[in-house]
Amino acid sequence: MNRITHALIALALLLSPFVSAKSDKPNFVVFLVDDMGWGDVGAYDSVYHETPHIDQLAAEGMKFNQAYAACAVCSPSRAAILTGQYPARTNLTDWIPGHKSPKGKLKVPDWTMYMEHERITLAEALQEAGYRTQFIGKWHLLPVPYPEEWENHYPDKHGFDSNIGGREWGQPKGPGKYFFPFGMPNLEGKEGDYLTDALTDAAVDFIEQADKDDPFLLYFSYYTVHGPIIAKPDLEEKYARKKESNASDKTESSQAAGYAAMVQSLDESVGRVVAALEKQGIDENTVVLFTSDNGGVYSRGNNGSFRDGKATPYEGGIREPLIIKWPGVAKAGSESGQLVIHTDFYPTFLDIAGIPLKPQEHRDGLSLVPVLKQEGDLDRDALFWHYPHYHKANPYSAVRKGNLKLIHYFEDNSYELYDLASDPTESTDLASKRSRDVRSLRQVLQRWREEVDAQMMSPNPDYVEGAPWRRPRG
Ligand SMILES: [Ca+2]
Repeated sequence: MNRITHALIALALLLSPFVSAKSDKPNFVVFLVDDMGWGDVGAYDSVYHETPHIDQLAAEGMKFNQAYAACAVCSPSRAAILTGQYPARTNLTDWIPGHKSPKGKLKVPDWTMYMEHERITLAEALQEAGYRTQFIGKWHLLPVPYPEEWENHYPDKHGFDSNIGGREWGQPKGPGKYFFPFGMPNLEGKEGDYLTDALTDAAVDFIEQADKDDPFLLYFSYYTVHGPIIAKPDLEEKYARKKESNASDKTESSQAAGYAAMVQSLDESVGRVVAALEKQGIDENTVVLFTSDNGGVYSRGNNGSFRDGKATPYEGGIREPLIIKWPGVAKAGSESGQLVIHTDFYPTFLDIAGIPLKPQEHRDGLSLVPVLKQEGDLDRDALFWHYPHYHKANPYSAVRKGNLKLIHYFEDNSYELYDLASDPTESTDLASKRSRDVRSLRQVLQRWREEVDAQMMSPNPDYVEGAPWRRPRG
């Protein structure tokens, strides 16, 4: 070796903390559940559901008590996690393909049903930094069937090396729905196999085969606990028995036992994935995040004491369970009351991995690293939602600033104001009593809509008074 080579080696050693080997970066496992409510797991209040493995994640990580979905329905939240941008900014504002409302009072804007390729997704950012990226489960970021002239927007075109099970559909595709045959890409099975278990087999295989030199992102996007409610019979029987001995409002629902059984299958899946990490000896170098895309369906999901559920602007529609386990850094069993939202995951992961942030991409997210390290609060003024669509509620925007939440309903240009500190169940509308707060939050909301160039609704020339806004199914 000559002197120059020696010098180069010395320089490389000196710089090594800054150009660290790829294997120094932690792995990421994302458990993204579908339609799970704030209170659906034991760690967040459920007494009927049994979720020991998810509860264990909470005991080993940080549990967030004021975490929000970027939208109260599926697709916009999914895109917001991957882009770090509000649905209103990307115009991907409804579940795909969305309800048609040809006779509604307001015309739904021409919104976007896929993620634009020019955006760099979280998966692409990690891929660029040497990560192996695996997508498993529900994608739901393209309509079915999608127009021929559109490009492919499947997971493998948005930063994932490999895709198991993800296409346009928003719920299990196969004729057996949650049972084989699954009819999904790259997912094998046999008679009697349960979808959640089959996807878990794929996740475990991925972990067992992972090259220890390359860090990975395992993005496990469950179809469960979205309907249809189809559970493993033995588990459903177990919860049917438990229901009789432990009746509560929600357990009176005819679907309660099946739903609880689906939650248990989810929990077992989380347990198997975590066990696979431990078996490979990589659990201490793996950050695990558990959350859901939107609130529980009101009639069956457990949204705690929060008002209403999926698709609505009330807390039941948007407040989410969120657990982040960052071994050795986030204090085991800690809790945070910081206001956080789906768009935060993107900068958080880059920050944890020591990858330079991409502020032009994750424009609406903040790194949660200071919170996870318990070193400081987030520098965040407000959170926003924008839903120019008809669903369970009339079209709306909403803003949360401090403890106040303002909801703007577009049809009649009305406002509701709630103080979530004194009234977490949103039982008392304060709009008529606190007009100053309404005025000030209206301005904050209006400014934000302008900043993100939110698509607004317009009067519908085909409006038929009294006609159902939603086109009947079939
Ligand atoms: Ca959903």
